[in-house]
Amino acid sequence: MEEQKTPAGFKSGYVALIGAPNVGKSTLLNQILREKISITTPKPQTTRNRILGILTEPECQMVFVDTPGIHNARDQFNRILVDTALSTLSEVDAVCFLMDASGSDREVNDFIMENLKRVKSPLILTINKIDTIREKSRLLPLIEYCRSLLPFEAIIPICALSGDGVPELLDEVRRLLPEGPRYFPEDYLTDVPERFLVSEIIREKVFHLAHQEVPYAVAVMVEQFIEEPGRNLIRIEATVNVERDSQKAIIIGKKGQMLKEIGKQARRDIEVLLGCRVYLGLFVRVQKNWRKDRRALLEFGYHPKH
Ligand SMILES: Nc1nc2c(ncn2[C@@H]2O[C@H](COP(=O)(O)OP(=O)(O)OP(=O)(O)O)[C@@H](O)[C@H]2O)c(=O)[nH]1
Ligand SMILES: [Mg+2]
Repeated sequence: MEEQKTPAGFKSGYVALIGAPNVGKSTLLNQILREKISITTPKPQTTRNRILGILTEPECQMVFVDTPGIHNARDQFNRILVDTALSTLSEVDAVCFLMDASGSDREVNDFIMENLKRVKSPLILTINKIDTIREKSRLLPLIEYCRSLLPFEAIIPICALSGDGVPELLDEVRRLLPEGPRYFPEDYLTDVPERFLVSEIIREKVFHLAHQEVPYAVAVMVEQFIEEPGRNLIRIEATVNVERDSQKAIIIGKKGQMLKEIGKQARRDIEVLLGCRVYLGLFVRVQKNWRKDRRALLEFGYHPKH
């Protein structure tokens, strides 16, 4: 029904944000929407799911798909993440391939470009973190190299953190998208439920506060989400799942300090997201080696292919 209201000449489509871990895909999604939809951290392999960010304009609807960073996955769990990202390529109307301006991740980028050769939709090369490069001319060899491998429709240097270059990137996306319907109502920013966004905010705080292997062993599940409209309050209870007792001890911290800090920082962001007061109860549970356990993977929303 929504679709019938779109004016003649309306353009729309899905645009994949693809790239190595940590290149700034989620930062770019948030910058495009000017809202925090996808979590970002200085650590690689932060994003684990496909996350839609919808930008609706009078004559165009762009549906950006944030994806997990592509890397040389050595175990089943990481293969799920990489498959999630790669499978997006065949389902979109344009691909925005992000690369770090430093030219790092050469091997992974070659692997991604190999996969992009099969893609029929238009490709945009987006070179991010240009704020870290003093002499822009140093980007030229990188650009030439990529151009020699793939027929990019456009090559756009950006800084996802500040937004530099993002309007130019959006101009290209608008130009390249086909005519099509409005897939989502105009006030939709994403298709993921609030419960998921809440669990992601908690996971982000774990990434910021815990180190080494611990954040990677964490899966967060929101167990209760109860609105008390009369009191302008939402009561949330969530479980932080880890793989081992030693990780549980780290997440709880001395005298519970770590868990308290995770809860404090997460609650602050969740209140901004939901626009009301939040009570946040966090529990830590050991789900032994959940990343290797098919049933647990499914329970936490990760879908192994085999
Ligand atoms: N200097 C600089 N840092 C940036 C820029 N864009 C992103 N970052 C930083 O790079 C780090 C990774 O950003 P993310 O957006 O989480 O990267 P990602 O590509 O989504 O990473 P994965 O989800 O792990 O694949 C964060 O610390 C960001 O603040 C940029 O334009 N300039
Ligand atoms: Mg990400």
